[in-house]
Amino acid sequence: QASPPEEKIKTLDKAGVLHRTKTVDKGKRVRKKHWSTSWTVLEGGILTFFKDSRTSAAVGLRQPPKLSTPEYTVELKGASLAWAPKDKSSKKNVLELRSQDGSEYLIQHDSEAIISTWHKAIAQGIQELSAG
Ligand code: I3S
Repeated sequence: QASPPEEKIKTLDKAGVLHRTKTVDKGKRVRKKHWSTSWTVLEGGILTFFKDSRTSAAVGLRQPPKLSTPEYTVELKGASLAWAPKDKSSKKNVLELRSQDGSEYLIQHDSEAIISTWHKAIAQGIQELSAG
């Protein structure tokens, strides 16, 4: 059914604390993998990872850290998402997100339930933006 795109995207909005690391920056492999815990927001087809901060983990789902600025923003249009192969990380529940500009991110949470909701929300966001 043809509902306005903004209406579809709005229903996918999601925010929470995730572990993430950038592995490829616009086609160039990042030399040193550095995991950060960060407040993450999915809104309007854009996934935003906020800067690493101590408050980021502490505030949890209650509210985003107020003075934090975005570190990475990933446009979901043209992106792809998959469970990361074992050689990408020894951690469990790792997702690999590839953006259209050739960057790659690993996204992880110890809780399978939590990572699954992110998987679903990001995958649906990608699908809806590509379908339009
Ligand atoms: O792909 P790598 O090099 O095994 O990634 C690990 C490193 O980034 C490591 O940092 P140090 O080299 O400073 O110890 C991290 O602590 C690990 O978490 C990384 O591996 P995992 O498998 O956790 O993504």
